[in-house]
This record gives sequence, C-alpha cells and structure tokens, in this order.
Amino acid sequence: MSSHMQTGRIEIRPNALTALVEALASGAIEVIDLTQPLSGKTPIIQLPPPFANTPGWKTHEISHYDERGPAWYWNWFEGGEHVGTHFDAPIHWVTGKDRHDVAQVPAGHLIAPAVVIDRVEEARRNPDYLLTLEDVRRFEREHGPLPRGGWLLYRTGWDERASDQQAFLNADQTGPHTPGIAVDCARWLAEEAPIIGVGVETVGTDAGAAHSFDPPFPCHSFLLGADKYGLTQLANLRSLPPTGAVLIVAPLKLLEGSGSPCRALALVQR
Ligand code: 23J
Ligand code: MN
Repeated sequence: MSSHMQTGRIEIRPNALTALVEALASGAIEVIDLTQPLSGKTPIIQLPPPFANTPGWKTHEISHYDERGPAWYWNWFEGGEHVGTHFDAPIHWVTGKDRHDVAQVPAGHLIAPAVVIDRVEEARRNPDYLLTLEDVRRFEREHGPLPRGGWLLYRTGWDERASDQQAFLNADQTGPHTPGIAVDCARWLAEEAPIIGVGVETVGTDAGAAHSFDPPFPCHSFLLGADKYGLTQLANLRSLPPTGAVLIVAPLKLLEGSGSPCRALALVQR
C-alpha cells in the first residue's frame, strides 16, 4: 500500500520506520557487519613499560549438553573493556575524567551517520601514515562537510591484518608502527568538527607511534576530552560508501565502564 494516501478522513502519513523495514526486507538497504570476531585470538594493544596492559579475551565453558548441563550449552567470559572491536567512552582518558562513562553515553548517539575517508594506499606505503587536516579538507571539498552528530571512519586497510597479532601491531625495536591521525588533525576533529566520534581499523584510534607525540595519544586526549567517542578494530569499511551510511554501535552498558567491546553495524543504501 502506498504510504501517502487519504483513506476517508484518516491520513496515513509516510512512516520512516515502515520504509526502513521494507527496504531492509527488499535488500534496498543492506546491513554491513563492521565487527571483528572476538576470541582468545583477538589482537590486543601492547603498551610499553611501565604501563599496565589489558588482558585479552577468554571464554570458559560452563556446560555443553553434558553432565554439567544435559540440554544446554553456555560459556562465561573474561576480558578487557578495550579488546577487539570496541567503544572508547570519554571517561577512558584523563582529559574526559568528569565526562560520560560507557553506560552514560546517550542511546541516541549510538545510531548516527558516518563518512569514510580512505587512505589505504598511503598506509600501505607508510605504516606510520598520519591522516592530515588537508586530507579531511580535501574529502570535504569532494563530499561535503563531515556529518553533524556523526562519525568519521578512517580506512587504512589494516583490517586485513586483524587475525594476526604480530602483523596487526607491527612492532619493532622502536615500537608499534600502525597508521593514525596527525596531532593538529586530531585537535581539529575534537574541537572544530561537528562529529561525535572517530572509528578506525587499528588496535586504537591513535597511531602506533603516538606514545611519542605531543601530546601523547592525541586522538584519545583531544577527542575524549571533547566528550567525543572512539571506535576501534573495525572490519569491512571497504563495503561502505564515502558518505550516506548509518552506523549502529552497541557497547555493553557497563556501569562506570571506560569502554566496551561492541557490535558495530552499518546500514547502506544499495
Ligand atoms: C590505554 C592507553 C593507551 C591507548 C589505549 C588504551 C587504547 O588504544 C584504547 O584501547 O583505548 S592507545
Ligand atoms: Mn580503547
């Protein structure tokens, strides 16, 4: 039935949710899973001494249709808040210490538009590649301004390494070498851009070498300090258009949590 019609005196207004459900059913809108699998093999960040490191993910079996539970299979798990595809809440960083924990993030912020800036070639040539303000300006000249209340997703091709901790961290004697965002660009994204967060394919939103930047870890420092969010270890950004996707991100509602492993999905018009 057409959604615009007069039925007697009752007007049936166009219903965006009906349209969404129909588009999902017909495939006109596709759901892309941006989440990496979470297991004991999921790569985890390795901070240099003297800093404490997060444990990885671990699953423990409770029963598996056996004497411990004849008709049911279930597990329990342990793991860090910042393992795998995960959400950084503002309170994660000292600059955001008085801001929201992960349970306090407004639900309305968890569904938002997203744009994708692709620097795969640059990151392939230089694993320490840093996204510049000029890169973002060039994207805006071509595609329009960054989305108000939305996400900047930064594609580097690093997701291809996500099943191999060594390749993913890409560390040598001088530390990890993974792409990130330049200091002045991170400051601009935090303080000037209309976005609510930055998503990346790497183990953290900051570059591998960001421990030696001024300030250290500028993405974490500026973005979280500005009440914005981080999203890491994303998959399948190659399947998203530069503009027009809608990101749905679902971190666990961990009371006082600094972040959480999450499911990240994108809706894309086909
Ligand atoms: C703690 C310290 C430094 C970093 C991180 C955590 C993360 O990347 C994270 O997962 O938030 S760089
Ligand atoms: Mn994190």
